[in-house]
Amino acid sequence: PSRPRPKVILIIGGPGSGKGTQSLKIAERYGFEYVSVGELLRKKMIHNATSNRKWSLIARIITNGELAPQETTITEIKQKIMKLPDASGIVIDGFPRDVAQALSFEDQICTPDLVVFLSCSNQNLKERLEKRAEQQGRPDDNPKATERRLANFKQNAVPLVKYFQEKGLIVTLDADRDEEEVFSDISMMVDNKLY
Ligand code: UP5
Ligand code: MG
Repeated sequence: PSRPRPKVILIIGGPGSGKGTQSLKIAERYGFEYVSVGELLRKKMIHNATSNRKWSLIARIITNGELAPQETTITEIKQKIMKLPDASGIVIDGFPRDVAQALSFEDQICTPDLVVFLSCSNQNLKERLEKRAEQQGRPDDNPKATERRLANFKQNAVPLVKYFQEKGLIVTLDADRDEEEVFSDISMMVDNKLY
């Protein structure tokens, strides 16, 4: 018999809302694979930006805090997922960013089993990103790109959340609380909805 397809959880939320932090916790607790879409794009862009015109353009887009082209992003996710045939579950961090991407994901990959929206105040988003920028410094953790990331998120979040709400797939969590409190809610949702 063919094995069941992996459970798929999408984690969305503003820049600094804790997507990466919570996704890793889910992956660890449930033995799921972790896929960070931002990380996939950043790695590919660093590797290819000097030799490839398309990726040098994408590097500029991402460094400015704008969204990479949808088809490129979906292709990267597909390629990554194909390398995980034995996964019982996959946590996808930071995707989709808008309704068009959500539709395209469903069309080309699958309908997710659960979408978690980490709802966080603007103030906290900014403070967390500033703090992280001091510690590590991602190419898009500069003030101008951060503004663009926040603005893009604000523009796209409401319709995106509404889209998944209408499908009954999303849970919205208060991500202003500390990491452990947020994760406790997430794991309750995963236990209830996926098992
Ligand atoms: N922290 C986390 N949780 C906390 C809590 N509860 N209380 C206090 N502190 C907390 O967390 C951020 C910081 O806050 C960390 O220092 C953490 O310790 C602390 P993190 O878990 O890293 O938050 P996250 O939501 O992952 O923030 P991130 O900056 O990664 O979000 P972005 O959405 O900006 O980044 P992402 O990597 O997803 O995307 C980057 C770029 O890639 C996009 O801007 C875009 O250019 C491109 N992209 C696309 O084009 N398409 C895609 O589909 C995806 C990405
Ligand atoms: Mg992240």
